[in-house]
Amino acid sequence: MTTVADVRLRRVLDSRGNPTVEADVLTESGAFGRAAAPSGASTGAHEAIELPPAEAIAKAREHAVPRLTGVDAADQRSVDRALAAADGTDDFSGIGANAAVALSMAAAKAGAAALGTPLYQHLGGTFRGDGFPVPLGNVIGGGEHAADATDIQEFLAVPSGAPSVSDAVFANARVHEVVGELLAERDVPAGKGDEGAWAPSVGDGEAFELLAEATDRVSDEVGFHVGTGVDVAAAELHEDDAYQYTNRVRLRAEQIDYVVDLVEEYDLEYVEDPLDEEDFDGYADLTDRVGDRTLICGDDLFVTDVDRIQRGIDAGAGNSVLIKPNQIGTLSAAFDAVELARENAYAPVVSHRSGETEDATIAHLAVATDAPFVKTGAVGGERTAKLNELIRIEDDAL
Ligand code: 2PG
Ligand code: MG
Repeated sequence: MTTVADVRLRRVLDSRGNPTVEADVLTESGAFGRAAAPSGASTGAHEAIELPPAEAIAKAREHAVPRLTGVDAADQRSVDRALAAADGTDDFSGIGANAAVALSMAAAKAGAAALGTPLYQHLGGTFRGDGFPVPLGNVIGGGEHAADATDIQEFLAVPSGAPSVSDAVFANARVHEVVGELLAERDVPAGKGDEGAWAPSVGDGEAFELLAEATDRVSDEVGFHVGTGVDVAAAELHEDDAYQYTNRVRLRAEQIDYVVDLVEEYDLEYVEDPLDEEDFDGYADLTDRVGDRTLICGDDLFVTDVDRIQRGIDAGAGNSVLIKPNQIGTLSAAFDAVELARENAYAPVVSHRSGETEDATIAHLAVATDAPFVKTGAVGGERTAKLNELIRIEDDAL
């Protein structure tokens, strides 16, 4: 009944207007799953390989579809083993990580549908009343996500005091709105970046002020704490052994001091990619200094890869791991990354990419893995697809 009977692949649009891979999986009983691959702009050097969508689709049709047909869609490990075997490489460059992740997620959805189970439950979680993934809301940003904006890629609202997912989601949207009002008051024009965050032409210092003012105001309004965080995406700033900010250069030690100062000055609760993606020792220093009061999360550092996460654990680098299924190619591999992180008291944070679609699988993944945080933007259709799904899951579980 849950056996894969048919697989289809096509190119669809992502939120940047680029093509991406969408997969449909149909089981013998007629159950159906559909998923689309996201795509990064500030991609880590060690991520699984994304192929041009047309090429990924052609390769996947040739190698993966025949192997998937006949596999039990309700057995995710078998699905993902079939994908790895069809690919035949260790970085998914054979069929493309974009084709692999679309197929892996579509099969999971088909398996869940065939069993009549919500995806978050099928993937291994039940929604416990005592915890939910707190959405990190990107409200101001620049870096690779917007031209002529901040150096730091993402300034995040962290509604860690929210009593529910929906309270957190609406608080983030309100912070986004208040930032827009503050920018208008200051006569600072601003468009939006790839993830819907405001992308004003201001320095990082001013962005921190705006974020602090907006989160303080919204905390008062909603009656619970809305804190702050950042994704520095420092690998994108790192060149010639130093961090190249618009108006100054910071050497490695200066970058570490700078991040420590930011954590202290703004009470940052979440700091992603504060250093270059090769600097495990620098992460360890920084974690020693501020890891007791904030999350130091590795995205480009770990790329959802158990070998790199293990290296980080051995070095004491960071205390949190970003989980992006498309960085590693399958849901099973993403689960392995979560498990390793958890066993070593590293907080898993499930994340979207800057290029997204209406696919909401990561909302289910965040709930299924009981992740303390999920990073999926604050506003914009491809972001609200996940946020609204989190609200629905919460509603379903009540
Ligand atoms: C990141 C992501 C998502 P991208 O750096 O964490 O916010 O950006 O998908 O461009 O890598
Ligand atoms: Mg990142």
